[in-house]
Amino acid sequence: MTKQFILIDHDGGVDDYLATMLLMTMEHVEILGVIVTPADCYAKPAVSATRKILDLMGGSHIPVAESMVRGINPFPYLYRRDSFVVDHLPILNERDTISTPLVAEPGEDFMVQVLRQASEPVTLMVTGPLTNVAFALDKAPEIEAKIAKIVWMGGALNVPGNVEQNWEPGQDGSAEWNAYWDPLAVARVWQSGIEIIMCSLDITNTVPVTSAFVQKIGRQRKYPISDLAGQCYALVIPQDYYAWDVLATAYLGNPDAYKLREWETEIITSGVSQGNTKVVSGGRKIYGMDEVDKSWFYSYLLEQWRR
Ligand SMILES: [Ca+2]
Repeated sequence: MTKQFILIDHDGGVDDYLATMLLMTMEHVEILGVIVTPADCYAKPAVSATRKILDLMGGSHIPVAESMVRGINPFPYLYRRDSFVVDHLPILNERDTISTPLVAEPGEDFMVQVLRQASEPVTLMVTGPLTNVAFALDKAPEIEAKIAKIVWMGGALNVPGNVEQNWEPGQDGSAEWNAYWDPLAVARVWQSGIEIIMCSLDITNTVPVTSAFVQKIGRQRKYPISDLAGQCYALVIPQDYYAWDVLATAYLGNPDAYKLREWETEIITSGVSQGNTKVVSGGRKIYGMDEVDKSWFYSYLLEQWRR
């Protein structure tokens, strides 16, 4: 595969670390930086955990930046506090210093800077809200030409969302959390001409993280990355958990394992459906990941993390 330049923008949830770990194993990928958005996490532990993971995987040359953007609808704190747990996992704390550099400027400015300096177009791998991208497009519209495409875990096209009534009373349940955190940012990115490949709940619903799969990872725990992946998944096994961000990221490893389908969509930015990525004839064209070769997907994770 030809070399691809990637900028990661993740939001510090458990599967964001796993997605980062997966991307780090791809040989045809050059990661220009990692931006942490304070959405499905608390920023400090999420940035710290990210830097420690890069240290562990030989990525200590990759800069990490903390985004200062804020969403309109915060994630529940019960989700966010997992970032503290991951940051304290023993395998990430064998050393008392961190080598991976923390960028001095805010993540949203760092995104602008990386894109401005890029010698060729960069793929944005976004596994959280689109707030940094929207900010960057507003601040420096010319960087649009430097974005090859956006691969985004977010949205729900023809299935219900995951913003549930018991967390967010008054909402109609149509929105997916990354879109709901900042619907205006999604709408801003939709105004651009950038190619968008969405890994929405439609497809992530088909890749549950099962007990059997976590146990398979456990059986290869002599490999440090499998050990870490197994610890992360064990943390979330009591919930209904899916390989949301990991499925989105695996696309970069083997696009041929996925079938894409074009949809016309619009973004609802206010009211009880805010964050809904609605299929509407005549709307903004995007590609949705429609199907994936599931047996390939799970084997790929086991293989890539066997290190
Ligand atoms: Ca995420």
